[in-house]
Amino acid sequence: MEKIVILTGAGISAESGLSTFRDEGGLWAQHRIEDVATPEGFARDPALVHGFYNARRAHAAQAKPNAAHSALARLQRDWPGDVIIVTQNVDSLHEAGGAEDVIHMHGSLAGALCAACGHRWAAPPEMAVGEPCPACHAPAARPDVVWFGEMPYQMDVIYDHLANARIFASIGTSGQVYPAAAFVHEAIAGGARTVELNLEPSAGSSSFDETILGPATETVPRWVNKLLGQR
Ligand code: BJW
Repeated sequence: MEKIVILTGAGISAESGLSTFRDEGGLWAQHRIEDVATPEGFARDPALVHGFYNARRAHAAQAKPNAAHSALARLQRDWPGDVIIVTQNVDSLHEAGGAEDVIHMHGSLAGALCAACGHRWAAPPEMAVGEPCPACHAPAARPDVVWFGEMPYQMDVIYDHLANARIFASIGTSGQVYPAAAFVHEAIAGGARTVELNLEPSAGSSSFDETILGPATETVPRWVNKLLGQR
């Protein structure tokens, strides 16, 4: 059956009240990437990094899924083939909206990771500097998120899905961060039709067969209705 692979970014959660990174006033306008989103930044000032992620974890816990998250969950339920959701987001709004088996390629605010042994466990609401790993007891707990220079999660699984996709959709991402920004090319190589849904054309917009511009809460439910109506 026809497989749909969907890549989502911060734009899909914007209307749930969560900040994007690169829009005006976004997270990278308020924080230096080198300080809060690199392993070197964490080594230099773990308290600053924990503070950044503790605040985002608390904020994300208050957020509710929006019509775009719900529409993708409906597509997963009603489409006769597989619908694979790969998100760059560290919030859990796809799951809260009813989606299943979401691939969090950049990790999750809900997770903790041991910087010493790689053990992963559920994060407490607030993480503190030097918290011990429950497996190896090293005082090296960090947020289980993927920073610049680190390998995103489940890349083999994702590339396999992209090679077999009939439709590839990219939703709410600026297309400035790799390897996610190159997924469209993997999908094209596998023969997929490609569509971008974003507020404005992304960095890789010209690579897509179709671009649908507008807020995700409007464009995504309309796109899902169209897909489900045409089968
Ligand atoms: C709406 C909307 C609404 C708003 N409706 N739309 C030179 C060339 C190529 C690559 C590199 C290079 N130098 C270094 C690299 C690699 C580097 C990279 O890409 N750097 C670039 C800056 C150039 N990448 C890495 O290091 C990655 N690892 C890696 O490459 O490993 C090696 C490897 C090799 C081969 C294969 C595989 C791997 C790791 C990247 C980790 C990124 N981490 C972050 C932080 C995660 C934790 C956290 O959340 O804090 O991930 S950075 C940040 O950016 C976060 C996001 O997931 C990611 C993408 O951002 P996103 O989602 O696109 O958000 P925005 O804000 O950029 O865009 C939002 C969009 O929504 C906008 O377009 C708006 O218009 C739109 N929007 N409201 C619809 N209502």
